[in-house]
Amino acid sequence: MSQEKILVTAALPYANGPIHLGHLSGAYLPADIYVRYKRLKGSDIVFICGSDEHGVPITISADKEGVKPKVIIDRYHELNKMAFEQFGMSFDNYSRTSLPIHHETGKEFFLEFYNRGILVEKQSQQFYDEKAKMFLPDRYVEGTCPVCGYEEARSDECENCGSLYQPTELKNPKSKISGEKPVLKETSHWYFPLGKYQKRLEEYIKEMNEKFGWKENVLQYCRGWFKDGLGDRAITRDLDWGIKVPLDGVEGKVLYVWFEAVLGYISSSKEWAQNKGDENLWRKYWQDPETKYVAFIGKDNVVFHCIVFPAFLMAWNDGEKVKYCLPQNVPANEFLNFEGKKFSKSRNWGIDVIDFLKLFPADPLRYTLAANLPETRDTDFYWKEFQLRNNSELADILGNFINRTFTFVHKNFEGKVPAKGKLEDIDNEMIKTIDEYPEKISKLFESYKIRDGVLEAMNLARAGNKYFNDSEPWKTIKSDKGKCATTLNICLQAIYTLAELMNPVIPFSSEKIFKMLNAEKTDWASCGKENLKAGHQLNNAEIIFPKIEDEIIEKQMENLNKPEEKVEQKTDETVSIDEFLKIQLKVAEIIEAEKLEKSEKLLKLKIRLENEERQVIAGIAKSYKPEDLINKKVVIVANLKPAKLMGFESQGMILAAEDEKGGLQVLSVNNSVKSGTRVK
Ligand code: B3M
Ligand code: ZN
Repeated sequence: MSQEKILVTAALPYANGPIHLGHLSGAYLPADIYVRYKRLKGSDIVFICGSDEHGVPITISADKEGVKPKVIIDRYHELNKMAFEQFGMSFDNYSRTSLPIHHETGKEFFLEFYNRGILVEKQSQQFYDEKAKMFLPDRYVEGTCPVCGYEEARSDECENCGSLYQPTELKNPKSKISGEKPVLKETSHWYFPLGKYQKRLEEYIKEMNEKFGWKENVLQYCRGWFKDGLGDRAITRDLDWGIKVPLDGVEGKVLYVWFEAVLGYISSSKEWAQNKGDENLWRKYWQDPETKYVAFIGKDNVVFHCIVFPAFLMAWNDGEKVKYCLPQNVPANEFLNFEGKKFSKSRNWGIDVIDFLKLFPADPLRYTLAANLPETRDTDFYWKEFQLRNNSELADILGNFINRTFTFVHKNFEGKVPAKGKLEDIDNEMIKTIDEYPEKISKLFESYKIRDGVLEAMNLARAGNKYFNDSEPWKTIKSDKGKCATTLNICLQAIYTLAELMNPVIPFSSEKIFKMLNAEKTDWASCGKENLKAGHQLNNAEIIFPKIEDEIIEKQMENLNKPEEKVEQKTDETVSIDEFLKIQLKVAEIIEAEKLEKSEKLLKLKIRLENEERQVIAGIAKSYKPEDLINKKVVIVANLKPAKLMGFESQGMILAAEDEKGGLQVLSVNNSVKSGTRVK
């Protein structure tokens, strides 16, 4: 079989803050495990990443600190690069989008589209701050939500009620820069006609899915976008910070960050090639139709990687120049939450990678995150689970198996691999088991079931312990030394295989195990075979996975609770009966229920309140089938301000409680209670 040529990219994190554990689970760890695995398979692979250094969030941070954006990006580029290194990310290149090589690439794409007449120029009204003399990007304007009246709403979306609207609909708009009321001023921008590519994009995704099996969550997101229909997308902005629009006479405009950030994969590859001393080397991957291109991202980036970026590449490829490959797969993950809640910098909820690695080595974190990757749904990081995965799995299963085997061999066989003797059923079975694992795990990794692959690898260590126990070498050493030697030989072969299979997940520990074995990695296919010869001298054993004590975990949990408690004190005030009665809780009967196409969580309900019918959007789709809700009498907040959710108005809120498994149980009352009855 010819060598597989693979290009892997991982989303370029904004150099606007430190990366946290959620980022690792979303895109980086799965990408790294996949790449390390493919390297062991002998693929010709290049792994690309870098900092995304443009965009409004960065200029906002800079304004807040009163510094230039460069100060922010330099700080976080270095910090994140270091965090990734310590975490063991094995990027071949980690670039930055502020580099000239990237600016050139961005301009090249823009001009190619511009010159070929692909772009559409359009006038629009945009907020302008007359005092600061600048156009205001959406996030620089706040005001009163036109739907719920929330006073700190963003210009195009309300954090309070979730409504989306046009910036021009915002009431009492205020510039975040000067505090003044901005005026609407005419501006012009260039748009990429995404709609024209919709049909081809749908076909492309269909084909890739048929050939390479895309993840269901990713397909779902794409279907949602297609269903809404793709339109023109502005690819320029009125801003100072970014890649200047490369047209004569155009001032104060830059390329929209999402237009150029995805091209950062290409420019990072160019930089990698330059560093390798062959500046065309990147073409070997990007411009060869045989390349397997896999883009790892988190779910919030799906539209940009499955729709926008492929459309750019299609547009480019329609021209005369050498063509680029499109992603063959985009195995996006859902999100990781932290102890049951979203990561939040302002509430100090969560932990940054760099801080985590000051406390613990990378491998236990890699293993814990890998064992719980949000591949099909959101998952959580829990400190207790981290401790448990380390102590009960890495230490007690894998570490223990290695340790007992090494101790025994050093004590009884002078630290040399004992020779196998006559094989009994139990030995043959274990040899077969070891041999099956590389293929088993391979299948899972190939289909991006990284989590299952990792958990499966630990099963080999479990099998090793069982084999050790059942073979009772501590008895056979006295009764039948040949049999004992066979047992230990097979255990050592298993450890060798484990060191290799676990290498993509816990690379630092894997290195240590290989060192203890006094051996080198081999290729994936043969790692399940006999790799250690009889008589081979082993090195001394060391403890690879020290246990994590309760105190250190408890301390982390306490730290976490401190700022939370403060927040709670505020909200934990008692209320008077009058205040409570302001909230009208009422019994309502559900008369219709249907799923909202684009959402996994939301149901659209029609409810009856006495003589009145209302529409309510409820986040209970994961716990209830629509048909199971019909005629149910539930409790709602009847005087909640109406809000729009995913474009649908919701006139009330259904009360529900979360059960142990995270499922929701709606509060319901017996059918004898009339709808409209007040709950007090
Ligand atoms: N920087 C968003 C993010 O970090 C964005 C990704 C760019 S990938 C080309 O989630
Ligand atoms: Zn609102």
